[in-house]
This record gives sequence, C-alpha cells and structure tokens, in this order.
Amino acid sequence: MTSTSNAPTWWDDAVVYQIYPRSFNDSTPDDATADAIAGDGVGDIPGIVEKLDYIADLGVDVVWLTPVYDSPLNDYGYDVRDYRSTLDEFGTMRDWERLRDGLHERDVRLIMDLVVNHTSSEHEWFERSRRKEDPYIDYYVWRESDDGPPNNWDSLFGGPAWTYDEVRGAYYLHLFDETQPDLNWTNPAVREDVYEMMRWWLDKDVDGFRMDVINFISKTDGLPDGHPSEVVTGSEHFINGPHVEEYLWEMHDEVLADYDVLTVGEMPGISVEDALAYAGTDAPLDMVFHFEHMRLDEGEADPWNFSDWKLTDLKETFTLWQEGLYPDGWNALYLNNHDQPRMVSRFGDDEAYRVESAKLLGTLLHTLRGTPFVYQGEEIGMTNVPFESVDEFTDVETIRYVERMLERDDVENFDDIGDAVRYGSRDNARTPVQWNDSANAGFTTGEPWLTVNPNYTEINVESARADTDSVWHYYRRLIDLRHDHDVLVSGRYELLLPDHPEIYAYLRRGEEQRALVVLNFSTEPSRFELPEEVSVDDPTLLLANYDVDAQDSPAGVRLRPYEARVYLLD
Ligand code: ISL
Repeated sequence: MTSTSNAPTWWDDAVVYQIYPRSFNDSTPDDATADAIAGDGVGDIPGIVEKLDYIADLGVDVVWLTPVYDSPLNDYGYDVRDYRSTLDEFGTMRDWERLRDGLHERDVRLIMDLVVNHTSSEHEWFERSRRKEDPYIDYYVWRESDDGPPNNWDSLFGGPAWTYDEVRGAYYLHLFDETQPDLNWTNPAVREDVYEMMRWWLDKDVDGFRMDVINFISKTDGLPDGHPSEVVTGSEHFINGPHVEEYLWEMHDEVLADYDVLTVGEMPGISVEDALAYAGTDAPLDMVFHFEHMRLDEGEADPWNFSDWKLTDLKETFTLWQEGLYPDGWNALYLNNHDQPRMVSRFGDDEAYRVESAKLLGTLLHTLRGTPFVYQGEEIGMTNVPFESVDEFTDVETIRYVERMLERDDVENFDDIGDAVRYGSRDNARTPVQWNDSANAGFTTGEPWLTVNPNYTEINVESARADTDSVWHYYRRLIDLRHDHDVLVSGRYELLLPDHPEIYAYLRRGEEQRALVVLNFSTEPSRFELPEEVSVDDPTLLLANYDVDAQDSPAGVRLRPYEARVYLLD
C-alpha cells in the first residue's frame, strides 16, 4: 500500500539513483544478447545490466529509470509512442526484465517514469483521435478555430501551445513540443487507460513511479486566455489546475493503494502548500520535486537570462521547504537531473575546487530531510560541457530556444547567446557517463550520439574508484551515513546563521541525537562560529571532505574552500 500517513516506509532512508539510459552505457558488441544495439553509440538496457554491480557498489537503494518506452525521440523518450513496449535501440522487454531482476537480486528497487500529461503524436491514440475514431475522439484537447490558435497559451518549449492538424481540421493542445499532444484528462476513458497501464507495470514488479509534470494534467475549464505577464502565458491555467488533486486521488484509490510503491511527482510551479496537498500526510503521492532552487539563477522574464545565485537565497529556499514539509511532508532532494546543468558547474566550482565542491554539494543533498536523488555522473563530479558549436546540441528545448533567439534583431549569431546556452542547456546533463580514459570514455565502441566531455581523461569512474579520496568514495560514505544515522533521516532541520554569505550551517534534531552540518560555499577560507545557544556535549566527526584534526571543536572552526563537515553533537 502506498503511504497516506507518516508510518515508516521502505524508502525512509533510501537514496535514489537516476539513470538516463541513452547516456549511461552502450552495451559492448561481444554481449551475445544485445548484438543489434551494442556499440551503436546509444546507451541501452543491456548496457545498464553490465553495470549492475557498479550500481550496487555505490550503495543506492532505488534506481529511477527515465523513459525507455517506444518513442520517436523528439524529446528523447518523453514523447511515448507505446507505453507497453521498449524502444528498439534500448533493447527488448526481456532485457528490461533482466535489468529488473538484476536490481532486485541486489536489493535495489526500480521505479519507472510515468509520462501521462502527453503522449507522442505517433501514439496510436493520437493517430486515431485525429481521424475522429471511437473511442479516441476526445482523448486529446482539440478545438476548432478559424482565426488562429484557440487561446494565447505558450508551450514550455517556446511558441504557441497549439498546432493545427490538417487531418482533423482542428487545433490540438501541446504544453511541450508539437509532437507531444496533451492528453484530455477530463475524459474518464483516458484516465482509466492510464491506470490500466500503470497496473500493467506494477504487476511486473515495478517499485514505483516518477510522474512527469503530473501537476499539469488538469486545465482550467473553458481554456481561457492567460495573463500575458506570466513567463509562460497560460501557465496559471495549466499548472496546478482545478482537478489535479482529484485525479491523483483517483489514481491512488484505483491503482497505487494496492501496491507498496514509491511515488514522486515532478511538479514545476508548486508551493509548499500545494506539496502538502499532493504529498502530505493524507495525500495521494509520497513526495514531489519542486523547482524553486532551480530558479535562483534564472531570469524572471527569460529563464535563459542567467545571473549569479546567492547562498542566502539558496538557504532561504531550502529552509522554506525543510520547515514547510515538517513533519507532514517529505522532500525529494536533488541538485541536478537530466533537465538541468551539472550541479558542480552551477552551485560549486568545476575548476580548482571541483572535487571539494562536488563533495560539499553531495553533503548538502544527503543531510537534508527527504530522499536524495543522485543523477548519473554526479557521483564522480561530472561537469558542464564546453560545447563548441551550435550543431553539437541535440535537446529540443535548447534547439527551439536558439531558433527563437536567432530570429530576433538584437541577436546576430550563436555567439551572442552561446554562454547562456552552454551554461543552461539540458545537454550538459546528457553527455555520456565517463567510465574510463579510453576512447569515448568507455561509453561506447561506436560513435557516441552526443559529445563526450573532453575532461573524461581526468574525470571518470575508473580513476574515481581507484582513488579513495574521490567524490565517488565520498558518495558511498554519504549513502552509508544515511543508512546508519537515523537523525539524518528523520531529524528536524534547523537553520543556523541565516545571513552568513558563505557558510550554510544547520542542525538536524532527532529524538535522541543532534547532527550539525557546516558547509563553506566559497573559494576562500571562512570562519564558522557555532551560535552560543547550541550546546556541544560530546561531538563526533561523522564525515568531512578535508583531513580534520580529531581535536577540532565544531564550536569554532576555520573552514577551508568548499569545506564540508558533518558532526554528531551528543
Ligand atoms: O527542462 C526544463 C528546464 O530546463 C523544464 O522546463 C522541463 O521541461 C520541465 O521540468 C518538465 O520536464 C519533464 O517533462 C518534459 C521533458 O522534456 C523533461 O525531460 C521532463 O523531465 C516533457 O515531458
């Protein structure tokens, strides 16, 4: 039974590892079961199977697999053509079963991506809906209009959210790419089909779902025009729409309640109050991804207009969510994923202090209250990519943005926007995992589908595992720490020194113990003084990313650049 209460669950102290299969590992051609897809330059499911021991060695408890379903790949799998089969170039359903079994044998659970706000325009439902075939006529959001799009809504990937379909002679809604038509959730038959598909996967022993933009599924009745001042026009009518909670409860009652699974909703644009309604004590889901810390360096009017972020804002954001979801909610913690730049390039220092800052960020991720989600490559401190030309980008969101900007009079060529695109593109997260220093970082024996970051000769799994001071070994310790110390799982978060510009410090207060986390987010040394009211009885250093003198008292410390320490205080 999925949890609607605060009762203990199997994922309380779990760490989730996110795999983006296209970029994880391409199987090697001598693997007899995977001939057709091995060495084709695209990561695949047999390639993940080859790395099962790697995943288990890291110590994670759950794998979240981003979409492996049949898809024309306009949005690399977030455009699903068939929910019940795997994409040929990723492997067969039999390969997927080997992956599931291999994970389960190693006590690692598997959660799948559920992409049901929209399908691909090549999905059979859409093909039949555009031909007005029963029962699919109303499976999507169609509107007839003689004078342009039915309302002024924008797509999140830019341009209007409506496209005219010649076959049906009507416009259809797509909040993302035009090849990703939105399903019509007001139609009970759509919802029943989705639930049936979910049961089909759960009956295959899937351990849960990450639900793609699940708070977008309900739109304001009548689809009214949006306020033009919103960053994405219309978003107030399709984010957290009127029936989201009702549909999620229905999904809970009809599907989730029968299985002991983990559900995490991806929910851009939610507040703490929304999160409690969707995933609080008496709520249909278990946890949600919010985006507030991902917005700290984005422009108000144009998200791609990046600026420096401030540590005080980062602290304020995390504190709002840590306090707001205590005790009735639970955070899904992440600093990067397949849609975001690499965390060490964004929130750390990917040059002089790459290792130190990757460890510091990992410390933050694993010592907050919630479930940490580690994105592939994060555990070795992979960085953003020095893309050289516009042709190297493959991500639909990036390409659409570049196209739009190049149409503007004030943008002459790619160089005018190159820095922003290189910093913010989702492709930064999608370059192949760097396994070793051989050709193509050991990712493929063929031609990789996306640039390999040239720093792979230095940053790779093999060298990280050989070096006990590496980010990889530190992550292993962080994961163990959560398993071993309940205070880091359930203790209440309490921010210290809210206004300190360089140091992020907080307590976790458990029933019997307290932990102290001190992080210097700076390339310069900084002095940390524990506020007087915080008592230190018998401190134990649990983990640090520099050598620390055992006699050092956590009460007053000179922290080195990007130094991170975790203490038990009692
Ligand atoms: O990626 C983003 C910012 O760079 C977001 O706008 C993103 O599109 C949003 O978070 C929703 O993401 C999810 O749904 C998209 C898909 O492209 C993303 O990969 C997925 O994580 C549409 O399915």
